[in-house]
Amino acid sequence: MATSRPSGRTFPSDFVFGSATASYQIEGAVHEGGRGPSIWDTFSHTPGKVLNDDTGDIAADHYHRVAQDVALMQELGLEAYRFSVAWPRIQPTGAGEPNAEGLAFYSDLVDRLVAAGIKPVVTLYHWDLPQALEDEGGWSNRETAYRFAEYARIVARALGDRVHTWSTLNEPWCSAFLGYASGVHAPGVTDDERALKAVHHLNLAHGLAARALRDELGQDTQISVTLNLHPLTPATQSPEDLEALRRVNTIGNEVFLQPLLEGRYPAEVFADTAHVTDWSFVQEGDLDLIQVPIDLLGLNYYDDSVVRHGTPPVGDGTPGPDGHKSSERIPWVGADEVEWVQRPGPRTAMGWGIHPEGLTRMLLEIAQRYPGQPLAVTENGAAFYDEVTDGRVHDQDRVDYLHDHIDAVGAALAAGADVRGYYVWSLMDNFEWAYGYDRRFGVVHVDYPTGTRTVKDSARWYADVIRTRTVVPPTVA
Ligand code: IFM
Repeated sequence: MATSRPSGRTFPSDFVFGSATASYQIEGAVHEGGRGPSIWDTFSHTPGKVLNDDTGDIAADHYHRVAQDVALMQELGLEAYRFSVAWPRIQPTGAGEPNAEGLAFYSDLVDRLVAAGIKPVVTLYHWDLPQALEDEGGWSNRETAYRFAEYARIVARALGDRVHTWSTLNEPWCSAFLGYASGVHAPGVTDDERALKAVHHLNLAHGLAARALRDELGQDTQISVTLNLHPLTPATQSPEDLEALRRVNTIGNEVFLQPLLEGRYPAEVFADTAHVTDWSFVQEGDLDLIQVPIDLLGLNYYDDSVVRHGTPPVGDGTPGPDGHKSSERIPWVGADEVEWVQRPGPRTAMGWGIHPEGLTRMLLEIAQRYPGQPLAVTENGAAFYDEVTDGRVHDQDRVDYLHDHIDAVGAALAAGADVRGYYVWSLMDNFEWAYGYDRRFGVVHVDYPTGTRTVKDSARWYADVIRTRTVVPPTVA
């Protein structure tokens, strides 16, 4: 893949370059430190749910390698590290007294980051719900939102004096629709009504947790939430294609954007999903609780999509451009007659296309729609099949991908979007959910049998970008 635009674009000195990970994807040590089981332990240990029946039991063994991993971050010059706290390490059953060992683990990590001059950016929920809460209905149970706020308060008390930015949820769309509609993620439920209840309870959880954080730590506490918006283009301007787009946009984007940032649900969602639920689980006052001013809106971007009216292919398991395989139940509740258009061009190991211009477009659209709302790209990156040769990983495809996407962020900045940071997904290879260890997103390679870390060419290149604050050419010495 040849990069198209060696731009040399520069970034302001206060723009933050970081990397991101998530607890279940890297930590391992699932039975250590008093941690309780999460929905991902249950799911990954259910045969057939994860490619090769991989589990997060050991993952990248980060739990035992914190010192080495922070040293690596420092070596790369990372300015911020976005990681998630595993709720079942803090409250093994999702309720009650905090587990001191769990808090100590994250407190030590935060101390090391601060000592290394790296800003700790904490995500409170990146998908590892305590199994005990799922046994009570998980995110389709309203009570989970209140449990989440209590957990947020506990973490705030323990880490709040050192954390730079808090993020309540990572990609609630995935938690709700991959977890409860298509069932390809934990807890593996296929029930559209539960998925829609999950949407609302995740939104509520965000609002309650954000309030709990500010209540504990003061009104200046930096709070964010991270969404995986689905930037969409219609295949044609026909009314059918525009309606297909509208439906996906409603269930993929608006059911989060509008409640979180505007304090309402999109009116269309009630009609689109009337065959599933009457939404009576939304109680009076909920939307006021959900809408909290946030200091940063985190956006994750991997690819954009072209959609048209049609019938999604059924049966053979081929992954479509939306990442959903044709053998699986569709996650797009209320948008069943939508087809994702396969575009020509290179793809990553996930089967996703490569369209950096979609990132610029998304940032500009959101910036225009929510003026004054600071934004950050909290995840961006690519999986490729990397190999270690002579102690190096020459992942030129990833260098090109990152080059073009960081440049795309620079283009959005230059056009006036208030983008404050960029976090590469991911610092290191890790457990890629239903794809297990088969897909490698890291800029640092992990040899899973030994845990050995090898800095890939992409990490060296990214380190140069950070050092020079310039989109340096995509070549690595
Ligand atoms: O690995 C995931 C991450 O956990 C959430 N965002 C997308 C990444 C790549 O699929």
